[in-house]
Formats: sequence, structure tokens, C-alpha cells
Amino acid sequence: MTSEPQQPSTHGQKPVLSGPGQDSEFLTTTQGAEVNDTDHSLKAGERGPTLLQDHHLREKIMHFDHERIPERVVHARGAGAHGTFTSYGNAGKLCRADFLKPGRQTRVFVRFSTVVGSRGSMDTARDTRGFATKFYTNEGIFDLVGNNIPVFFIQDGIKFPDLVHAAKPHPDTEIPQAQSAHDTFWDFVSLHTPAQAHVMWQMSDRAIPRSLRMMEGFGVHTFRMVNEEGASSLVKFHWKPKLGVHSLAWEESQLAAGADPDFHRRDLAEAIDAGAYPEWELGVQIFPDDGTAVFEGIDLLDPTKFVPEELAPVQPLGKMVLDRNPENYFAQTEQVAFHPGHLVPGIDISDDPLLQARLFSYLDTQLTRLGGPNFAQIPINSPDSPVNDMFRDGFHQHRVPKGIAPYKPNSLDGGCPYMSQVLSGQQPPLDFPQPVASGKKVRSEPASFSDHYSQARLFYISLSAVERAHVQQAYSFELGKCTDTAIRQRQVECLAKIDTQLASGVAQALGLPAPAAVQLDDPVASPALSQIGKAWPVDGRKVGVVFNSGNHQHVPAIAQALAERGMSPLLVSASGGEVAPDLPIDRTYLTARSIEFDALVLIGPLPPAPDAAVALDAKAGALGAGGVPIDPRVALLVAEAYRHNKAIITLDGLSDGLLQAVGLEDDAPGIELVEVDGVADSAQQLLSAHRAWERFPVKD
Ligand code: HDD
Repeated sequence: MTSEPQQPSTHGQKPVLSGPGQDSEFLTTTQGAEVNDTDHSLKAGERGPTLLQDHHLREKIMHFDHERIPERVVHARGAGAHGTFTSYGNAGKLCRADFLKPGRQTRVFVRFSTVVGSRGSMDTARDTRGFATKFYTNEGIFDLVGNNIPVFFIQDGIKFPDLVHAAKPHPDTEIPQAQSAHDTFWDFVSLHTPAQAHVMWQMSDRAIPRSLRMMEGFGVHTFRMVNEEGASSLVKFHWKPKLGVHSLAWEESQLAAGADPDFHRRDLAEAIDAGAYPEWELGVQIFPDDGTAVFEGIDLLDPTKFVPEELAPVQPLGKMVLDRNPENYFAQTEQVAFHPGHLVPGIDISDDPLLQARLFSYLDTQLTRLGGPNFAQIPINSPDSPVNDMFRDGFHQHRVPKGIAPYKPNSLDGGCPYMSQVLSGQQPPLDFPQPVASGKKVRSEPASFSDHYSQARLFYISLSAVERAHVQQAYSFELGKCTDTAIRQRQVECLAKIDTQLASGVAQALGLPAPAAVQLDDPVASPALSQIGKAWPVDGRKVGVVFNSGNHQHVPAIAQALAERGMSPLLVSASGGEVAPDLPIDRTYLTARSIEFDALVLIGPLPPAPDAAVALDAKAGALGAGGVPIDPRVALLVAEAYRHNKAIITLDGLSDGLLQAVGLEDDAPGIELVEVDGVADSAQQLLSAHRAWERFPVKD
């Protein structure tokens, strides 16, 4: 290794990157002393032992040894982004929070996450996704710490360690990573049946999102909103993505786990870089606060229950746009600390026993994770509003508080700081004076908490046939990975209480007898729960334009037309380089995999297999024109896109017969043969439905 040339000191110049910890032009120790060699340790002679007196060596290694902090016990794997929330200004009658007033714009930071996997696990695991938003309002931080599924596994926070111990890898082998397809998970959820509703969502396509940009978010619990007059309503929070809710195919999510474990975080970062800023509307379902906390027979304090949108429509309150990637993963995405108890005046909690336990857990966990009680001083956690908390000292104290009387009441610091009401006079109290039920101390739950199946059924019957087929496959896969027959059997019996056909289909896949039929209710379906059958914007959708070195003349026009409609064209050819100045080839046949593309545009003739080594990788032995084998990597790319119901567009006169050559039908749904100037229209129209679901019809 060679040293960088040592330059003479020219004090006073600004370094290229400047800021706290980066404000010297020269490398220094943490004590600010300049360093003139960071490549060689100080030794007693060139071939001699290293000297303990080398402070730079010791300090550098000491800091490196402590670079890692404990990962989150759950939600360890995440991706974040900065953005802005703009209020629609229509919450006046409902909520006094300042950030919901007309014209308010509030800085936000969002962290999306998987739940079960370690920090380095794959993005595309079948799992619930965390959707946590920090609003830096001018009345303090408001954290909305939700998930992409509106119901939870358990009803009481005291069960959280049991749930997480069951879902995490087995404690003896630490296998499997980031998966629920194993004995302990299914052992727990088949015994602790309040989990059945959440597990139903988890076995649906919701648990394998196509993109973090295409997920709904839910506050899950019922919260309280209080207006200027002190009147209270109960609410449930919803995030609605502008791009709609879309998912991967199960096989895609497994392929991505190997081919691109960073699939979701890459998608988010690239979309923001490309200016395809993800957007969500924040909305609330509103329920009267009549003292019952029950709406249309649904217990609003039971976090395993949701309220169908048809019964309580989601009222939009504002829009969030994420338009800036984090500057530093560790400083921001890793160190951000959320807490459901970070609330602002006008937003309050309910008596949901899961929420109550969370209020303790999130502060507590940061003490270990962020090393002490001063984590609110870490820049990503600092409020934009003024702070005067009277807290003193502790690990990692960055403030230098003045005065001698950090206690109340005091006269020595002029009685400062004052209490909020003293300054604002007329405001209603910050704590909502909710009447509290009196009674005996008990460890029990209300009778309404004992319905564990009706909402799992409601969700299932609201899905389209193809979505229900995916659910059945997911249960069959996951239980197929369980080794204990009694656990499989028990879960199939739970399914019989949800849907007879589902239970018998899964039983058949597992080679188990169909469970005894159970009398089931016929709830009214909630069409809002299905992801299929609507048209959505195509912003940031990735279209692979596949061609061969010799046939690129139409590529610039096609790429431009796709980009003009907001899609992201990715050019794929036999080898790297440029198609035109500033139009690089993004992927080669070696680096491309079908999972990355929402649609393919194929420009023939596609190339023959280049050599025997590549042919060895072949999964499809397709023949091109004249009986020459087509490059098997391209054949595989096209075959996978076809199998995953993706749009495939071929060019009239250029790609005729190409699909048949790789053994596929060129008149199947979602396959179009068009002129060059029709490619973008065709891609937009096909992608607006996400996938060509009719390609492989499923019996209803
Ligand atoms: Fe939790 C993290 C969401 C129940 C204890 N949770 C965490 C994160 C999300 C959620 C999105 C990641 C935040 C981030 O990105 O840093 N959790 C939920 C939802 C729940 C829920 C929607 C139910 C409705 N959680 C829950 C319970 C407990 C916890 C019942 C404990 C009693 N959750 C934690 C935690 C974590 C956490 C251990 C890990 C890291 C952290 O808090 O900061 O305290």
C-alpha cells in the first residue's frame, strides 16, 4: 500500500466536505492535532515491533472497535428518507395540532423496516413492514410509529417478548434468518390465536411489497384527537400511497433475496435520486368518543381489529412527499429513535393495552441502543421547536446548560422555565381529562377481545381470486417448512375457522386430512382491501429495454418516451458502454435479473449464446432465428418476466417471433407487439394495472 502525497499545511482553507467533525482541511486526531501519516504505524525500525506510544494508531483502532451499536431488537433492517408533510388545513374541527393547520409545512423523516430480520438481512422477506414517521412540528416531535398492516399479532404488550422470541430464528442454531416459515413461529400463532388476523395479512401479498413506495401505512391503534374547544374524537391513522399498493410475486421475492438483498432500499433511494418522489396522503378514520370505544360492534381498543373503510371512510388531512435521501445511513437511519408517546397537543393516546405497553418500551430500548438518556440530542432526533427540559448530565451530554437552578420551583434562575399554560393562558390542558373506569385490579381482558377469527375471514373474502390463491400458497409454503406435524395440523384447524376452502386447500398441500367443517358467518366484503382491479400512476416503474449491440437505433427514442411518462428505463445489452452520449447501458445480460423490471421492451434480434460457459448457466434452451440458441440469460429474463405476469412489449418488424422462440405465447394477456412510437403508451397502460393478472387465470 502506498501513502498519499503529503501536502504542506495551508491553514484557513475550507475542506471540500465541511461540517461538525469535518471542518479541518487536514486529517487530524479527535483531539484536533494534525496527522501526517495514517498508513504506517509507529515502529521501532522498519521491520521492528509497533510502539504503544503511537496515539494515532491506538485512537483509530479504538474508535473502529466501537463503531457498531446494538441493532434494534425488532425492525433492525431499515431504509429512511427525508421529506415534507403539507397540511390540507381541514382538521380544525377535529384536532388542534398546529402542524395540521392551513398552509403548514412540516419537515419529516421516515424509516421503513422489516420486523424479524437482522440488520444485514434481505429486504424482500415475507414480513410485516414498519412505517415510522417523525414530524418535526413547531410544537415538538410527533412520531407516528406504524406498520403496513392495520392489525397486530397480540392484544396486550405483555405478550410482545413471547411473540418476538417465537418469530426470531431458533435459539439453538439461529436459523432461519428473517423468516416466519419455521416451527416456533407457527407453534406460537396457532396457540395464541389473537395472532390469526395479523398472520392472514402476512400470508397475503401485503407482506411482500413491490416497493416501500407502494405500501399503505397504519397507526394500528386507536388514537384520540382533541380540538381547540377541548372536544375529543377517536381516530385511526392511515397513509395512502399515491402509487397504489402493489406486491412482488413470491418467487420474485425469493430471487431478490439472493440477487439483490437491498432491493427495497435501492428502489427507494433510486426513485428519490431520479426525482420520482414517493407520496402518501395522511388520513384518519373518525369515531365518536362516546365513552364506549366501540364502533359498529368493533372494539376500538383491540389492536387485532381494523374498521373497514366502507364503514368509516378515510378523511385526508395532508400529503407527505419524500424528496431527499439520508446523507449518512448511521447518523440518521440507524440512530433515529421513534416513540409512540412522542405526541403534540391535540393528539393523545387511547387505553389500547398494546399501546400502553409500547409507551414504556420505546424509551427504554434507546438507553441500550443509543447508549444513554441523551439520544434526543442526536441531530436526527432533535426537535425543530425550542427545548428547555431541565434535564442534566448523563452519557453523551452535548449541551452546556447555564444557570444554577435546574429544579422547579426556583427563584435563583428567575423561576425559569415557565409552565406552558402560564405563557399561553387560554389553552385547554395538555393531558386530555379522560374519565377513567374504576374497578378492581385485574389481569384479564374484555369479552370482545375473544373474537380471533372474524376479521381474518373478512380480509380473506375481500380479496380477489388471484390474491386468495397467493394466500393459500403462502400458508402451504410456510407450514410446509414446519417440521412438526402437530403444529401444522393445529394451524390448519385455525384456518378452518376462517375459510373452509382455504383450510382444505392448505391441508391437501401438506398431505393432511381436511379439518372438520366449521359453521362460518358471511361478512360483508370490504372491496378497499383488494389490490387488484384499479389503475395507478406509473412513476418510477422500471422498464428494461433489452437489445443487442447491433440493434440500438431506436433505443434513445424509446428511453426518452418512457422517461417523459415518469417511468425509469433501464437499458440492458450484451456488454456495457453507451448507446449515445449521456445514455449509458445500465445492465448487461450478466448483471440483469428479471426481478428488477416491472416490464420489458424486447428489441430483436436477440443474441445467440456467446460461449459454452454461459450456456452452462442456461435454464432455458431456447432457439432463435435459424435454430441458433438464444443467449440463455436473456431467455431466462424473458421467461421469468412472463411467469411473473409482467408486461412484455415487442417491436413490430424487429422482434416478431421472439417470444415463441423462447417457448412463450406472444398473444397472452399483457404481451403487446407495437411500433416504436407506441412503446411508451403501451408500457404506461399495461403498468397502470401493475401486472397482467389475466395471463394465468385463477378459478374463483
Ligand atoms: Fe414496536 C420498533 C411498530 C408493537 C417494542 N415498532 C418498532 C418500529 C416500528 C414499530 C415501525 C421501528 C421504528 C424504527 O424504525 O426505528 N410496534 C410497531 C407497531 C406495533 C408495535 C405498529 C403495534 C401496533 N413494539 C410493539 C410492542 C412493543 C414494541 C407491543 C413492546 C412492548 N418496537 C418495540 C421496540 C422497538 C420497536 C423494542 C425496537 C427498536 C425501537 O423500538 O426503537 O421498543
